[in-house]
Amino acid sequence: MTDKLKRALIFGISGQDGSNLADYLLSLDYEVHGVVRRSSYPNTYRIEHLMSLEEQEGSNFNISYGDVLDFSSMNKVIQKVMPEEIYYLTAQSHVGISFDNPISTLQYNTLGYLNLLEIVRDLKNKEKYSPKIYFAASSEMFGTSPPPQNEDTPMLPVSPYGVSKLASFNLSRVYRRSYDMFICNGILFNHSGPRRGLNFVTKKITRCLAEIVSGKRDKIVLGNLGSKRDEGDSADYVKVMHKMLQQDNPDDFVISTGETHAIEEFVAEAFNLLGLNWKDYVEISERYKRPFELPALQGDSSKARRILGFKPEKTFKDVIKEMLSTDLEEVADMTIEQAKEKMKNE
Ligand code: F7E
Repeated sequence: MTDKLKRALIFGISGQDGSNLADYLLSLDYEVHGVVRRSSYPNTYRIEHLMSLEEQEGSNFNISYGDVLDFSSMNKVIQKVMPEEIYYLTAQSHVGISFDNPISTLQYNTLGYLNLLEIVRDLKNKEKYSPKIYFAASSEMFGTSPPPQNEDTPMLPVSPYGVSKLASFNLSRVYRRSYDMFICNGILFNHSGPRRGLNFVTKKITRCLAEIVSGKRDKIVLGNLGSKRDEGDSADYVKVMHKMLQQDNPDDFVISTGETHAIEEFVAEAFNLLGLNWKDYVEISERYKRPFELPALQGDSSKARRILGFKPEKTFKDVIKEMLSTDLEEVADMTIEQAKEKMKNE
């Protein structure tokens, strides 16, 4: 007889981290369930390769339609799957947009999460069901606290997004202490990769640069290039989300590379890979600037390194190279070397 597979339920499975986490958990032989919000426009391109698996008999991958603001849909999926591990990655994750849409940001990032906590609290009382829960907190919670930031650094958020994540971070702690629930907060610093959403600065830069090479555009319009971020790799970071839930006791962990770079350095490095000077192609517009900017992030992840054995696998330059080569392949069907050659001759 084979052992029953461990079941995980991922809210936010169609996002960058959700899709990478699903791939990782499947590679560990988990039964993976994900919740997707119904949309008339396709929003599942990152898990398309898994959706086709779902149709095969005996597949370990399952999708349910639901919405974290619809308590009943959440309740149903949790009671149907009864997973051992639940990952809450759903978010309105764009900091800039959170200034324009603060209410829905708090709804998805905080109230949706509170729905999950209440459902599990209730099931714990009635059915003695105690899954392990992971909450995707964020370095944006540190706001104006100067770097380096770790788990003890004061949290002074400067955006509605940061406030929404801090509220949920604190709810995790309240439910952990008050109701003895196993909940971990992962305080992840910025992380990108080929599946990064198009309106985050890293992906915008590499995708637009690939479009410049292919002749689809001639410039990139950006906002503030002076802010500093600690940028890691999403596929690398999802592994540590899982690791947190394998501990005996729940805790909170900063996950970061420890390096910080201005956005300008990211732009310069991407263009430099193709032998170009970014200043010839980048225009600055107020449109992409925020009402208040978080100035600098640099994470001190020594706690996660010590307790979880965390060690970032990719450097800042590795992340840029991987993103640019994926975008060049998708947009221009070229390698970095071919693109460099083409731009040299123009
Ligand atoms: O901006 C500047 C912008 O939107 C990075 C999310 O994953 O990490 C991310 O939040 C910086 C900011 O990421 C443009 O002003 C310049 O200083 O890529 P971003 P973020 O705001 O750091 C945290 C940890 C999260 O949790 C979030 O979910 O780049 N910037 N020009 C620009 N930013 C954007 N988006 N677009 C521009 O054109």
